Amino acid sequence: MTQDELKLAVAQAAISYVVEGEIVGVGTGSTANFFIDELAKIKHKIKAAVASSEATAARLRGHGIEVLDLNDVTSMPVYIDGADEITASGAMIKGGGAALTREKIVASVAKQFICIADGSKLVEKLGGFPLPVEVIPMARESVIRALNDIAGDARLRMKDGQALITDNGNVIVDVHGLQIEDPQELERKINNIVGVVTVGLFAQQGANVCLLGTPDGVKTLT
Ligand code: ABF
Repeated sequence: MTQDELKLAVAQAAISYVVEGEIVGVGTGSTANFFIDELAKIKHKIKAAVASSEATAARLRGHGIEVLDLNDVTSMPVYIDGADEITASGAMIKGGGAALTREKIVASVAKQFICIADGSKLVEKLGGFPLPVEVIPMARESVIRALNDIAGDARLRMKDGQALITDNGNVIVDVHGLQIEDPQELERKINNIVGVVTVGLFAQQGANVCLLGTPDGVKTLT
């Protein structure tokens, strides 16, 4: 099976977690895109969606799915999104797509986080994938120094020769070369650096369910 077939399989499996008549939180990335396309097939069964990025909002609207502002939503049974790395206990690195802040915010409102990922994302220890950190632009250099002190090799993310700018107008610093022994502790430490908006460690609140695409079928980790 190709990686895209595995992503499609988990996206299809995630549909059974969508609660009829309710609002669904929708993530960002290629796996989430497969999910959006599947969600479109049952759009008459949901109330609306909340998006974790402008790109996701545009794709949802393109399918005729109503996208609500999170401020107008009081409850959301599930948030469904991909990950860059996930452990068997549901701790994740996210933010390869630079949408980590909105992803964490929408996930925090949902009762359950359903992670959809192909099998290559499952790791024993987080950190092989560079850890994204969203940073207020004026704090860029001070945060890079602080991250170098506590974690590792922190580098500003570039796009087309310029600093990548997020949907929120901030920059991303990626921390390379980590082997994260205690994800919750590192999440707390990085959250404490002044100028950090969000760290792409989702460990204090990780995934409740992970649907993992493997050649033997979709495995459910809880
Ligand atoms: C989002 O999409 C991100 O948090 C993560 O960076 C990325 C995973 O992308 P893909 O599904 O394309 O591998 O969920």
